[in-house]
Amino acid sequence: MSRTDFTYVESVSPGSGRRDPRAALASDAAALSLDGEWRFNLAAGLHDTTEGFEAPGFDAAAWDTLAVPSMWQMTDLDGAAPYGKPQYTNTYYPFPVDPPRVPDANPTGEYRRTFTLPAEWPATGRTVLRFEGVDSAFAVWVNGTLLGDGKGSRLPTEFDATDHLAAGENTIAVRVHQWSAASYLEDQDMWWLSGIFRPVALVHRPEQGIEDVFAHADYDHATGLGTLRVEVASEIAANARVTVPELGIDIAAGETASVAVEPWTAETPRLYDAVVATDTERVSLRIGFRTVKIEDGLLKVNGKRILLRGVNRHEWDPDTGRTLTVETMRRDLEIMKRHNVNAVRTSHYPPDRRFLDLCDEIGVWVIDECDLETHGFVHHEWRDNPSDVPMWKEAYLDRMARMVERDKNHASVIIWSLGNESHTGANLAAMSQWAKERDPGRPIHYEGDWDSGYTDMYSRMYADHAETDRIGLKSEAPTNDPALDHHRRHEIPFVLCEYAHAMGNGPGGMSEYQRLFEQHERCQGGFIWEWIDHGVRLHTADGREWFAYGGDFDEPIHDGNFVIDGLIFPNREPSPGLVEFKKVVEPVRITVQPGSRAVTVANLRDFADTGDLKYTWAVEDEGVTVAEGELEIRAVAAGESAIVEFPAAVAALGAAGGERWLTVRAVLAKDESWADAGHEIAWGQGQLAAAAPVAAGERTPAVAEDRGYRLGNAAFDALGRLTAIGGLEVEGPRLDLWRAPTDNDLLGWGVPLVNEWRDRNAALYRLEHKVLGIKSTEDGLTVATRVGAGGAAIAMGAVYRWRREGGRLWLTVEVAPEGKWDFPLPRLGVRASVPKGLNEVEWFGGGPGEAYADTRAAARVGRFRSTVAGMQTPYVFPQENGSRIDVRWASLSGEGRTLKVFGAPEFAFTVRPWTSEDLDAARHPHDLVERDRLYVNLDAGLQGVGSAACGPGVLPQHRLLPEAAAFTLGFEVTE
Ligand code: IPT
Repeated sequence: MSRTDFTYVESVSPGSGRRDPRAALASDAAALSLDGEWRFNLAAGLHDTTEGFEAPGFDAAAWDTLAVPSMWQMTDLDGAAPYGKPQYTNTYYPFPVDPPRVPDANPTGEYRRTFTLPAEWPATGRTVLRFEGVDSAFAVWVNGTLLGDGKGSRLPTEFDATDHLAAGENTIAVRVHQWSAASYLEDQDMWWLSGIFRPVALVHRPEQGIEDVFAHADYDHATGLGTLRVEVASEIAANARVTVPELGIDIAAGETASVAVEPWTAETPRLYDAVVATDTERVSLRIGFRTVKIEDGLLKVNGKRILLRGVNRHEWDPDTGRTLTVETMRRDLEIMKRHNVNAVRTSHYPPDRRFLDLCDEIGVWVIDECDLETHGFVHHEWRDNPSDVPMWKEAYLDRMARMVERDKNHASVIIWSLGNESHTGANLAAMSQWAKERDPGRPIHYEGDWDSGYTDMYSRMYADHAETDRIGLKSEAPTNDPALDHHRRHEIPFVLCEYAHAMGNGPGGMSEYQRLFEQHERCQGGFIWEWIDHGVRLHTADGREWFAYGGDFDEPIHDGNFVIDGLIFPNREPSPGLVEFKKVVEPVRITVQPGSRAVTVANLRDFADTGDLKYTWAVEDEGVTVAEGELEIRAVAAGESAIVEFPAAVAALGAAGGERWLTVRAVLAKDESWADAGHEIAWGQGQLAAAAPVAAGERTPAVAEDRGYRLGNAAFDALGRLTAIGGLEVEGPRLDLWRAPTDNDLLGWGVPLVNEWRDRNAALYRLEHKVLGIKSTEDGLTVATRVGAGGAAIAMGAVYRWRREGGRLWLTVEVAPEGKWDFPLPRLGVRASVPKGLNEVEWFGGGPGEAYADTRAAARVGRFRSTVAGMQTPYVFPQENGSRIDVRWASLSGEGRTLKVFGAPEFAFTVRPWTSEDLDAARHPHDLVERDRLYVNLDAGLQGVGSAACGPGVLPQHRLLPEAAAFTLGFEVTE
């Protein structure tokens, strides 16, 4: 190949000049990192590349510099964005589909640097140049000589550089193309970004060293024995020794040792340090003994069915794209473990190898997924889909081999996944077959094999609850290929490799899924879509941070905020969805039973007992702690429960001063690698005493006044609208049915709900209020209204009954739908505005975070404090948020005044410095401008959230159906 031969770019070949794939090993052989600043030039396409840039004598002094590793489009996005901008598409290829050709406009990065081979660099052996990740295709030169080319963005590539290196200074040059034939295999739902984005190094390969290691470390749960056999690829493999000092193992490569061990599980990530050595090289391994099997139709580890409480993790950093530091990787795992996540699917490519080291150490189950997705072909009825076109077979097998070889020694990796959304075909089947032969110790996952002919688990995405239930009962629809039905139905387990799409507010319905996973043995859990919002951090001109999504870089084709669908925000702050997930999947279930005065602790783990936990209890009267202590509960084995009596101190308490709750919490007894002692794992609550009923009192008559009405200290205008309570300006409250649509309202499988809400027949976002009559009596003030939109056929009758009783202002709203309301309401409640100074918020009810009908597991009853700012959930795409549920009372205070609202018995509320309409109109949080009032929604009900953005909508029991209803609220103003 001559210098200007670019045929590799559009070749389906995975590369040339590369070394065979092998494990990522921690070796004591010499290594030289080539990370750091490189010279960089961005060419517009192959036609625009720099002739001779690879020559040692080429003068690149005028070129820019760019950090390796990094992604070039992530450079200075707040400023000049010198190397183009990110582009987001979900499934569509952003270029004309004509495999394997790619556009002439093919941004091509030319990288160069020099390095000095250290004087002590060994003179014998080989020297290998290792790239851990280059997106998407590249060619490499050392001292002007071409070593080869490679593809497979999230896979390692090694070249032998030995014969081209010189003592002293050397030059390395790399040409990286954004688009290549391989782009057709890398159509994952994420930003298109390019560059040398993972580390680069020179690594020495000593003569008679250890080329590769495959450690087979099994665990026999019946005997407690671990069996270790380490295959070593070396010129002198037979001389290689394997030692595990802690276990007294000292064997030759290929030999087997069986000794009693503590097994590795995600709950008990026990690792043993091992060394594989020849005379010339020592490789350190961390061995975890565990056996993975599909048995009795179940996925078992160490003989036990496991339950996957998983997330799909893309690699993402809002500043650097898919280039992550080890600290960020560790942070992800810490956040996961702190939220009871126990499994990761590495959607949709193998992660940075260091992430898997951390998974072994910290303990999560991993489905390691190959870097493969051809989703865009779905828009062409899968015509020419590479998965079934023979010319692509080598590339498919190459990708699988590079993943399996690199990651085969990780205890955490229990399943190989062929890739994602690549339909089906012979090349996928070939990948599976190859992997099973190479590594019989791990089952194969691939969702696109619907009949499960070449996979070991039945995997689905977004199957709704009803279908998941049928699958659990083994009564699902048969396979297309009748011969496979028995296999799929009876011989393999079921997982939801994606479910509960965490886009924006939500996902709703996780509790109901979890119940199915616990109820049906066959349903072994799943992986939430997805871990993190892929927002790109930018700043407004006045320095406010915001996160960009598709379209924010003026991409001609994009999929908007569909890339903002994670359980954590781009800055890695947990979203309410993650807090909900933590509660839904908690590995210990605490039930407080006031009737029998007992606390039950059920250990839902698969292996570990609860010896790592301790328990605290607290009794609160109206959210104020009146007694607390520690609760002794013996260690409970996995799958077992313990029952203890209420602490004696609880029985000894006097009469309750208000609604009384007992809360029991399980917390870590000592520090773990991922959280400190005291970190809460699970909690349960029981109500010990109800609130005293509100005593009925004298009613104050309403009086008509000049231009309005008066009821005690409450003033109303001529249309019967409240204007003030005790001198505090309160506008409204009046009926409100609208919410700023959530992503799940806006998108939606089937008909998006918002279509019905915005339909002219309903137009809930522009309701008008017509007063039909006002009556002021001895009992109070009654205002009858009809609420409907211009042009709409349907309306809601709303009657407001105001009374003043026992020193409090009370409002009962009676609603009655008129006409055909055949869709659920966004909300049912009233909206009021109050002075902006009332910035301090306190409530007794569900909290501390937001909760909706189907995302309410994490809301516990208590007394919480926040500010108006603190009540907003900063969704990257603005939408309904922040509602607190089951609220008995809430107060807004400031400037020496307090407005307190009472439920009868409960309500939900939001408070914002902007309206729902403002929220609806905003595209980014910085579009929201504070008004000079606060807007308070007091709701009798809210439609659930669901996950219809990609998956099922709101379950029937969480829908807010329009029907005649009445709800009551109390108001009090104090100075
Ligand atoms: C599914 C994809 O596998 C995943 O990458 C992501 O795009 C997700 O959808 C939506 O966010 S595929 C879809 C057809 C269900």
